[in-house]
Amino acid sequence: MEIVIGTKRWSSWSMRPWLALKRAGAPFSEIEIALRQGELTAAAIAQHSPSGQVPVLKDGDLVIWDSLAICEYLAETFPEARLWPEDPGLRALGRAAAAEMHGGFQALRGECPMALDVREVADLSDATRKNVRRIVALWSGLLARSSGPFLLGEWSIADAFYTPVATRFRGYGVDLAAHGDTGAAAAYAQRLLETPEYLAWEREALA
Ligand SMILES: N[C@@H](CCC(=O)N[C@@H](CS)C(=O)NCC(=O)O)C(=O)O
Repeated sequence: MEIVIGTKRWSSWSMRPWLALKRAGAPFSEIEIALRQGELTAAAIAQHSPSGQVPVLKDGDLVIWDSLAICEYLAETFPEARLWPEDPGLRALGRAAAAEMHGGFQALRGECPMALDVREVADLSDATRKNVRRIVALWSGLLARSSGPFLLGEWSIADAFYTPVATRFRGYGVDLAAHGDTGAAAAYAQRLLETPEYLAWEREALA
């Protein structure tokens, strides 16, 4: 398998399936395309991606051009890695959580773009605060239901989807206690940033 990703310190969509690939223990090669270089970036991505975006996973003649679709493919290709839990209810909730991230939280994404080297305290808009409160509630609810340590118990694709959010909360000094957290969400965010898969990504991103 080969995954085509964008600049590791910025590309949150690339991080998610990369973490899942690592977790699955799948042998893979990768191509990292430099983002934010205008036409050069567009031309480099166009060599691999029909949508003009990364990430893209290639497996033989199969080209999958969306982060969530790639993660689902990995879950089916490597069932022993248990990228989704066996319990159908938890799995459905995990899919809902991943889908909510995949299609939402625009204010947070726009105001606090992923940048692994940023450390500042951002002045958040009301819309972003609303996103943060929703994420705190979503995380807290799933952690209470599954008993943790990850959203669905064991690490899953849902955690891959929220790991970039944890980097944003750290990078932009977002105080989760001020957004309804009683401690579980902040501890979970920290846990996401301590997985071997995330630490490997961060090491390569900041090298
Ligand atoms: N829905 C897509 C979104 C992918 C996306 O927005 N990728 C960005 C990089 S993180 C991209 O390729 N941008 C093109 C560019 O920067 O030229 C997915 O989940 O894979």
